[in-house]
Amino acid sequence: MTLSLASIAVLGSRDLKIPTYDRNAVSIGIVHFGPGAFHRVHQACYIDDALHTDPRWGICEVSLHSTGVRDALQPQAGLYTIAILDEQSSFRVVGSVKEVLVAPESPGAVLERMVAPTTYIVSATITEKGYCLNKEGGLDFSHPDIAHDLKHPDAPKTFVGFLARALRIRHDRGLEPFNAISCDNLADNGHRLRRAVLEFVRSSDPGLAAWVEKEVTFPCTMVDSITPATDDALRARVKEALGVEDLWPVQREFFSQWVIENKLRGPQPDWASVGVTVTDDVAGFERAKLRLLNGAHSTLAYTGSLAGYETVSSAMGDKALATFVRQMMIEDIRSGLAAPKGLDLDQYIEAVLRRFRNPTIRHLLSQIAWDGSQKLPFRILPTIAENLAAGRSIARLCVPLAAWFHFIRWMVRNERQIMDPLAAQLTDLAKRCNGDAAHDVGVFLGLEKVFSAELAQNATFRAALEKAYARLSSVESPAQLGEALTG
Ligand code: CS2
Repeated sequence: MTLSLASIAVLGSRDLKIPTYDRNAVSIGIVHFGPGAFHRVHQACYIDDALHTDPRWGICEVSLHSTGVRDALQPQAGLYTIAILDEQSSFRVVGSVKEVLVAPESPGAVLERMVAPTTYIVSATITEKGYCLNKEGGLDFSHPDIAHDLKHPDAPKTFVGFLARALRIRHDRGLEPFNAISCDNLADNGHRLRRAVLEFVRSSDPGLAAWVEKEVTFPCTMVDSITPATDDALRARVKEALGVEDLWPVQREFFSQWVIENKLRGPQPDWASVGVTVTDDVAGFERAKLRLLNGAHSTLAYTGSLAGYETVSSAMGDKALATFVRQMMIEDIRSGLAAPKGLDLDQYIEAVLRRFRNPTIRHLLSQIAWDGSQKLPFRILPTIAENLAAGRSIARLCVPLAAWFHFIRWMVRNERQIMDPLAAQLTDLAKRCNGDAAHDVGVFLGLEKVFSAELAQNATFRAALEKAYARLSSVESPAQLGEALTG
């Protein structure tokens, strides 16, 4: 039997939370690119709450590549389940997804949704690589998909290409623009998106640039909720709670946070009533979250994987590793951060560590280890650069980088697939390594898409990185990791 509100009303467990608004009355007000698990546990869940009082905010989801989400959600009329796994677990069925489009199949339909007068928000969770940026933070014009979109503006492949085209059409139809909202883990995500769109428009449609510059808002955001990928155990739990099978349930921890910069224009959901913070100081939240939470996550992912741990909570059960990560957060990362109003950084660190210890979710280190070349430049490198400039220690901060190098080498040695847009180059570098710290660090620092020339040539950085690399060289077990981190 298919998941529907009628079927779960009969078969589902009593404490299941379901939409109580009239789904037929919901209209589309948001077009969202990237309906992956994170979006579905996070933004779509806030919007589900908002729909209980205002039906204008249904979501049209747009997949840029795969058909998977559409194929799973269409038979369920967009419904799906979130399992909220914490001390007390609960389940809720979300009704905010009205439609799922697959961009390569129907780019025209996507554009029509984006230019509908009732679409006030176009948002995205397309991960770091989806923005096609270069190291300087501008648009990567050598990216094949950007080159494609410049040639075929009516059938774009990228989020930036879709935005540029939709804005041109709105402009020509005399419509107000929408708010373009990046919900990805990039520092200054709104500014980066704005810059990418403006660079694209200036090169393809210069007449539109002034209007985009003046009229379109690109608020920055901070998004947070730990979201392990869906697995069979989750499918089974959800089936038991619902009484029917959900083709693609998702899971997250209880904690969820969404902070949006206060520059939205036009009608909006009642953000405050659903727990979204709208503030002038989103940068402070964003920086704290990216550097503390995501920085610590990546550290656990690479060091923990070397020692043979599989999940975040099991890595956190390693006393030496947990102590190391906590010290790094308090002494090396926090010291350079300015706390935004309303956030106590010491409490924040302890809360993040508690969340990492949550034993009810299996958050795989291998999931976090994906896309290191895209993540580390936001999570670790800015802290290193600032600590170097301020004369603060970078010894511990070099550990996640050195562990990443060893992790890549291990993956290549064991013929595992590296999930990273730079996989081919990383494989090549790993093959050139010989185990000698100075040599191998030199090889990896040649990754110019990751390391700026200035950083790669900094003698203090190089020395600290070589030291960390040498210490982690033989780590293959928890005991060896403990020794490498504390010795
Ligand atoms: C994680 C994030 O996979 C990763 O790289 O660090 O997805 C993290 O779980 C979220 O940002 C938490 O909000």
